[in-house]
Amino acid sequence: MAYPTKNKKVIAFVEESAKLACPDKIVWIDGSEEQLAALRKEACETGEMLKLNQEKLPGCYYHRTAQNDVARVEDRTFICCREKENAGPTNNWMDPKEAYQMCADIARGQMKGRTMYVIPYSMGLIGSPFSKIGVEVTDSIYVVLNMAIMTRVGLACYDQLGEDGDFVKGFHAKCSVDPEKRYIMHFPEDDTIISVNSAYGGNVLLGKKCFALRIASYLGKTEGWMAEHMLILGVTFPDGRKKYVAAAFPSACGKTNLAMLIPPKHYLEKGYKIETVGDDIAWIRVGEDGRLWAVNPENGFFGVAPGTNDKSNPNALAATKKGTIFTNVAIDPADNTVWWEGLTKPAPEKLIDWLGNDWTPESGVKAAHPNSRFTAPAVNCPCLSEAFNSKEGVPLDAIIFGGRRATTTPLVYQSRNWDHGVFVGSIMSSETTAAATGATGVLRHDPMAMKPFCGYHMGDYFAHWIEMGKKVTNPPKIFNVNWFRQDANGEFLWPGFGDNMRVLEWILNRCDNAVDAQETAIGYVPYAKDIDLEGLDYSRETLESILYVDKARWSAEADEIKEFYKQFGDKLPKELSDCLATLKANCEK
Ligand code: OXD
Ligand code: MN
Repeated sequence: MAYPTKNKKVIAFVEESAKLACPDKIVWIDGSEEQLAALRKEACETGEMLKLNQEKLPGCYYHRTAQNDVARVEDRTFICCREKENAGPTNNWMDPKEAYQMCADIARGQMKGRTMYVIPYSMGLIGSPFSKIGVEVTDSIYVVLNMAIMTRVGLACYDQLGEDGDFVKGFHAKCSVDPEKRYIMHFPEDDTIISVNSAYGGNVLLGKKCFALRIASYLGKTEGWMAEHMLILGVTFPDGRKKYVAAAFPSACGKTNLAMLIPPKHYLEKGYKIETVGDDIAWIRVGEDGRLWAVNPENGFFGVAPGTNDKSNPNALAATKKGTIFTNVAIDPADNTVWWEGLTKPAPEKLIDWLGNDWTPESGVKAAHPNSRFTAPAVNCPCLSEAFNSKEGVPLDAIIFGGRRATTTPLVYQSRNWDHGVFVGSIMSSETTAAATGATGVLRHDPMAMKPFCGYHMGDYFAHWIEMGKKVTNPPKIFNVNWFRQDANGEFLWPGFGDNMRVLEWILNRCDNAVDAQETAIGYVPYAKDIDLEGLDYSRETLESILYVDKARWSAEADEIKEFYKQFGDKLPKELSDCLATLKANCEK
């Protein structure tokens, strides 16, 4: 057989995968438009995808997953390192030998009658020293087409590898999407990922969560950099200054919206501008200038559709207008376009819901699945930063953490220094969302929004953050935000979306020491007068109420954090236990 690569390890990996899964045919993906077009055609012929209205949505397609396969499966996601201790208390662990054996037994012969596609891809610009190469084998055209949007796919990746270069191996077999045999397995010590019995993006687009977060966080720890669940955005000030921010939020908590924010009118009139570098993942390194520099390793957006509309996120909506794959949204049969809750009000009279059933507004069920997605090419985004294509990435002025908290956590506060900032990230908690299976709205700890994505012991991960702080001479300032405070009736107390610019402005002014703040038990909180409310029908009293630091609540929070921290034992860095003691003492003052 003629191979498109001389890399012996790639050839061996593909041959071994084929020997196990027994596909009828192997297709080596070259990334060409011609090949992708043929795959789209084939997927439409078999019903795997539907072609949408090509006048209104050129190059756009539709896909439904199985009803039982609509989100990441955290309970079936494992870190398979040799020592259980190294996976830590926040990950599922399986012995690698056992895991390889189990996956082999599940995948054996599962590609009979099917085609195995070999996808060479780069996380980050092909050829950049910060990028890394992966090869995913899969029996799903949907995966190939999504990977071609979300990553840089092409034969040039093999050139990067040469004859002997290493890459991250990804094996995906859809099998029968049996939820009882669904496993998303990571072997960080072998740069290997195995995913079986799923076809949902977060479980099968192996470049994304599996590689760019779980495997990469482990690589970052060993190589001295960081892989984080963070958006990256740039703010241009009226005087031309540019600042960059990375922000970590749990899944489906508005990262894509913040990354593409459109500032309120008077900010635009003054000349403020937001640019998007990334909406989900940041790879962060120490630059020669002693600052932290961030790149977005992805090439597209795998965004949550419901709630996206021309008010909440016109940039994301614009990004979905061409070359996009929609998954589990509803179809509007009137013109063969797509719809999801929140897209338009009122909803169309008749739709076909994500399960393929006829739907009307009276149906009493959601037309689109709450975790329905768009996979859109980044180049479509009207506010995409030029820095998206820069090899070095962007220097970070601020890091922001944020969760979905109805109470306690104020709209924004600043940490006292780097170590305290790491503490602030480590105590993040947030209500669960539909991005993962299981109950939604349950408050859980999600340190740095990495609970589902950290590929090793979370205590060692905290220590790595502390170490990184020692390497940067000019570290970004660290903040926490909470857009989700609610009143007693469950109404949100902050408008969010574009108005988050008002908070962003305060954050960036703090980075320039251009605005004072009040020191509180938890860190620096704005004076209400320093948050610009121009053009907003919003009272200073409400603002004060969501900036208020309630010491009694925080004292209880500190006790709860103490319990949470216990699981990390002596891996918990002393810097963090010291910060916790200070928090408790501050609350008792
Ligand atoms: C995502 C997620 O898809 O976090 O980005 O689940
Ligand atoms: Mn995410």
